[in-house]
Amino acid sequence: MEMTMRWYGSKFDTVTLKQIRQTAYVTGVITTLYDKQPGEVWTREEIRALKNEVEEAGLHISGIESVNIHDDIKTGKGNRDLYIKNYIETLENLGKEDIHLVCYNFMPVFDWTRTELARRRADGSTVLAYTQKAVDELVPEKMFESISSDMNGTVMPGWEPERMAHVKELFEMYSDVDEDKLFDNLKYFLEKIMPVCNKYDIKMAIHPDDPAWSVFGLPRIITNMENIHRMMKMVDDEHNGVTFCSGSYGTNLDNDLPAMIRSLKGRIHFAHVRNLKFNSRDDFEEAAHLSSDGSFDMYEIVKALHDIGFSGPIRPDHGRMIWDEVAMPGYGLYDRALGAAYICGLWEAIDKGER
Ligand code: DNO
Repeated sequence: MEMTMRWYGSKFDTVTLKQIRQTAYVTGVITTLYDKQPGEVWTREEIRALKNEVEEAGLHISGIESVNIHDDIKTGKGNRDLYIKNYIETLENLGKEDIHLVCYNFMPVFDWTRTELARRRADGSTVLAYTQKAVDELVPEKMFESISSDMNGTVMPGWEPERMAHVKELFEMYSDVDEDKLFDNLKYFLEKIMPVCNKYDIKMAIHPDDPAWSVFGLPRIITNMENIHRMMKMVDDEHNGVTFCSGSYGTNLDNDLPAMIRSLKGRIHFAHVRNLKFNSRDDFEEAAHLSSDGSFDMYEIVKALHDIGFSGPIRPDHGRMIWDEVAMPGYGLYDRALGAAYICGLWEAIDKGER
């Protein structure tokens, strides 16, 4: 595995490449052209400029998170063929710039969903949290408003104000899209992009729906072992793989995370590793990466990745906000650096213990 950290680009991130480089455990960044809208082509020049900036800082690009998918593709409407053509062009440009991993998601309207961005824990740190009760009491159009005051002046991934201004229309677009339709639209998209992925060896790594169930009555499909296998079978190509995100699949306590990892051998191209603390089945908060701070056995998760010979990038995922840092919720430097160190420690111990 390679330890990486997500970086949103110098225009958007409070964390610098220098800080990432000095984290020592981390050798690569997972990045994106954050101001690109879904459906837009990423030019080679833009990709090269990003790459140069990262490389000048002594790091390299380990993968892209995300090249976002236009809602016309997810709903199978309007200009989907045009947007797929643009997506293929972007993949081609990434391939030519020697980038071989793309994380994306197929979540309708909202990307990941949290009901609090700064829940205070006993030690004074703040974390992202979710309660089903809060979602049930909210009309979807108010979702953005309800969390935007806690964004610390940053733009949260998937919660771009431009998109959120059209939530109502987006909901209408999905009104006749059920789970089977969403699967069909995903299949259509994957079949069209697989040739370019094969040509340039680009591994597509779908991110799970977070939380791993339907919110606001929208269909959500990348939620459990059965559905991921359905997705992989419907376009059976190693380039059609997954981002294994413990914090997203883990929202559903019926998901056995180590067992899922083992069943996905060869198809996990990227891993997000983080812990959650459950207060009840539908009230959870994001904990420190450390097993004893949350509800997951992080050793078993890392061990499963190690056992399947996982060789792709891992990134510590959302961190707590600690030591008075002001950053994008979940994406400060300090707690993610602690997470990277912890995961690397687990990995080294497992690795040497087995030799
Ligand atoms: C949240 C992230 C997601 C993820 C996308 C991938 O913090 O894990 O926004 O990047 O779903 O496309």
